[in-house]
Amino acid sequence: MSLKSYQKEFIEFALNNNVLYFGQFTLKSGRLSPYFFNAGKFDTGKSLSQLGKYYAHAIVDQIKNSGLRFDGLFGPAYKGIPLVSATSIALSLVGEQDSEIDVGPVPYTFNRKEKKDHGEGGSIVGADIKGKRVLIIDDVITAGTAIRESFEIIKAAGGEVAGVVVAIDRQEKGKDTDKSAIQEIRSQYNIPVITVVDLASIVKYLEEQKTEKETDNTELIERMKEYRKTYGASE
Ligand code: OMP
Repeated sequence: MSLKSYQKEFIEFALNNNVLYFGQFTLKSGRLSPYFFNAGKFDTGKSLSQLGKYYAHAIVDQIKNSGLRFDGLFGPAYKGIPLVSATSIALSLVGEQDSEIDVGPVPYTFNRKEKKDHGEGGSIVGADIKGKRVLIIDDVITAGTAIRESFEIIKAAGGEVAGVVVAIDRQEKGKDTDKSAIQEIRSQYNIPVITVVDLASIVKYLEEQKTEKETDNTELIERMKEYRKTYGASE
């Protein structure tokens, strides 16, 4: 597998912004990981604007290659909120610049964690998703728990999921099978799951750094591979 140039660019962008880092981290699933992707550290207008472009690029590719259709975007609270805002802005600009891509004004929606019982009320903020097909915009999929919660929120609001877009596919076993959480979601719901990079591309990047830049990262590469052996999906 060779690393695509935009993938290499994205990994360097995440490293430079201290969003992707190495060490020892306990994940939500309880797994002990040698790397972590913290989307909350895209904490400047500049990095968030750039991030939105990567998501928009991945969505546009999917529209061009397989005719993906959706009515709007959904970002799950909390980390999905800036992600969905940035992506809808970037996507609306693509629509203005490329007449082949008709994405319209790109409505977006997010949820509140606590239901509000005054004012407009409810737990959904932004565009109404009742009867609409939305793309979920999230940061990372590990075992798939967070993304399944989003499916429930959208369903409860009367919407339907058109697809999922995440920055990183950690390519780990889901909860029920040896397949990756992403494969489980693809086959269970029959929808596209679009990703910018995955664990294999991060390992590939580290290997390229080792040979091209003579970076001393042998131990890290070994830990990443060991982790993949333990929690990696069968496909
Ligand atoms: P799952 O619900 O197991 O798929 O885990 C995904 C969620 O875990 C993400 O939405 C994050 O909140 C968090 N997470 C990260 O942010 N970055 C990682 O590299 C790994 C995780 C994680 O805990 O698995």
